[in-house]
Parts: sequence; structure tokens; C-alpha cells
Amino acid sequence: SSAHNKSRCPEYPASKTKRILVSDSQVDWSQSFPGYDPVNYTHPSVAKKPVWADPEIGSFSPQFNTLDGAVDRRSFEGCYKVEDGKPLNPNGRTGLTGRGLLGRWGPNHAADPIVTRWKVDAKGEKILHHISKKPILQFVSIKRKDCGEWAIPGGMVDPGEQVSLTLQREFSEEALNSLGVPPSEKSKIHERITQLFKSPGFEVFKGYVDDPRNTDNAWMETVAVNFHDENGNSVSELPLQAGDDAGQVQWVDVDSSFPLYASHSHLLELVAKERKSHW
Ligand code: RP5
Ligand code: MG
Ligand code: MG
Repeated sequence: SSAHNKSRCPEYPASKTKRILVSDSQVDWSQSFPGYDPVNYTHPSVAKKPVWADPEIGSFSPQFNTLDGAVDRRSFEGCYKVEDGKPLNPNGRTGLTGRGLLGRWGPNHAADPIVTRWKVDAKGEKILHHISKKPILQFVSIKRKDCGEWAIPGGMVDPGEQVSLTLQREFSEEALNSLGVPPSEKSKIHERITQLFKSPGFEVFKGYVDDPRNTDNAWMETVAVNFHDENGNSVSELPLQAGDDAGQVQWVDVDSSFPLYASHSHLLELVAKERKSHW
């Protein structure tokens, strides 16, 4: 596991809460950190007990490292430790305890659909990058409303939901505004999108996400899958429209210099490697 950086951002998102400074050498739980006593923080949206969030530990003792009813509390990173009834972040210290903005104690499972096409010129020929001389991939990117950063249009796996459905549903909600269009258009979107997501896709990554919402006791994990439109005639023809937690949506060149939310840049690097495209 690599030292998470965004999980140690000085100020916790959507709050004025400060994390305790954790240096690179203090991240790992095996390293001693005398007097480590971070702030315990739960965002009001989680504390008010919405359906998607767990209650406080004490009155509630979930079954960790297993499928707990419909809630999957298993980690892709293996068995995580539970200390004083609370799960410990498998990537180490974050400088903050509690759940912050995350609903679940332990892993919070998401899915990230990486929809790609080749960048082409007017004649439909692939455009090569002037330095790497490799063809350039483009992916559907959304601008998150919560932080304003560009990201993959991913979202949380609902309890009991198949990841394949989460991928399709989140892409439809955030990049095609399936929740906001009239019912007649909704069925058309559904038809087109089922076509693209019918293929199993290429599973790029499964595991821990370095997300700024992570805490010592709650963290994001994802399954990232690449759906590639090789000939530019399936998803490329869909009209993109931002919806739900996305403020904007557009095709963005896959390039190492483009800053992205959480560890999404790393996920795109894996796609670029697989497709032998510019990075
Ligand atoms: C990231 O947060 C995941 O990679 C995924 O893209 C996203 C899911 O959270 P929401 O978009 O539902 O806030 O860690
Ligand atoms: Mg969403
Ligand atoms: Mg989302």
C-alpha cells in the first residue's frame, strides 16, 4: 500500500475540521506515533442518520470483514483490523477519526466507469501526441459539485447492488442526466447505454481509493472498469449532460498532467497502459 496523500489533506472536506499532521513515516499503523490523538469528526449529513449511513458504534456493532446482511464490509485490501470496535484504515493514519462524510464504518464501496474513445481528426484518423507519438485516448469526465475537481463519474454501490449495475447507473445519472430527463428520453438513454455496458469491460483496478473523505475508521474502495468505444460509433454519439452530483461533463484527453479527484489519475494511467495510448 502506498502512502495516501489526499486522505491526509489538512482540512477535512465540507468542514472547518483540521486533520492532525501525519508525516509520511507515520502513516503506517506499525510505526509508533506517541500521543496520536486525532479529532473525531462526523459530518451532520451522516450524524442525522440517513438510510445510507450506519449508526454510531456502541449502540451498533456491525459485522466487519464479512458480508453483513446486504452491506459488504469486506475490503479488497484483505482483512482489516478492528480496534475498540472500530475498523482501522488499511492504508494507515489519516489524522482524523470517526466517519466524516462517509456513511459506513470500514470500506465504503464505489464503482468507477471509465468510458473511453480515441481522439480523431476530421477524417476520423487517430491523433498522435506530439511528444509521445502515441494515440490519445479521451474519457468522459465530470466536474464534481462538492469540490469542483474533475473526476470519473463514479458512485456508491447500493447495498446488494451488482457492481455492473452501479457502473451503468452512475454513468447514466452523472454523465447523461438520466434522473433529470423526461421519461421518453430516459428509455432511449437506457437502451443506448445498455448496449455499451453489455460488454464486460476491462477491469482496471479493485481496491483502496486515496479519497479526501477518508478517515482512520472509514475509507473509499472502488472497482474501476474501462468501457472503450473503439470505433467512436456507440457512446461517442450520446449527448452528454451533467446530472446529480456532477456540475459539468465533457470528453477529456487522457494525459498525466491533467489533475483529477482522489486517485483517479492513477486509474487512467492503468487504462492508458492497457490501451497503449499517450500518458
Ligand atoms: C471516489 O468517490 C470513487 O473513486 C468514486 O469516483 C467516488 C464515489 O463517491 P461519490 O461520487 O458518490 O461521492 O472515491
Ligand atoms: Mg452519483
Ligand atoms: Mg459520484
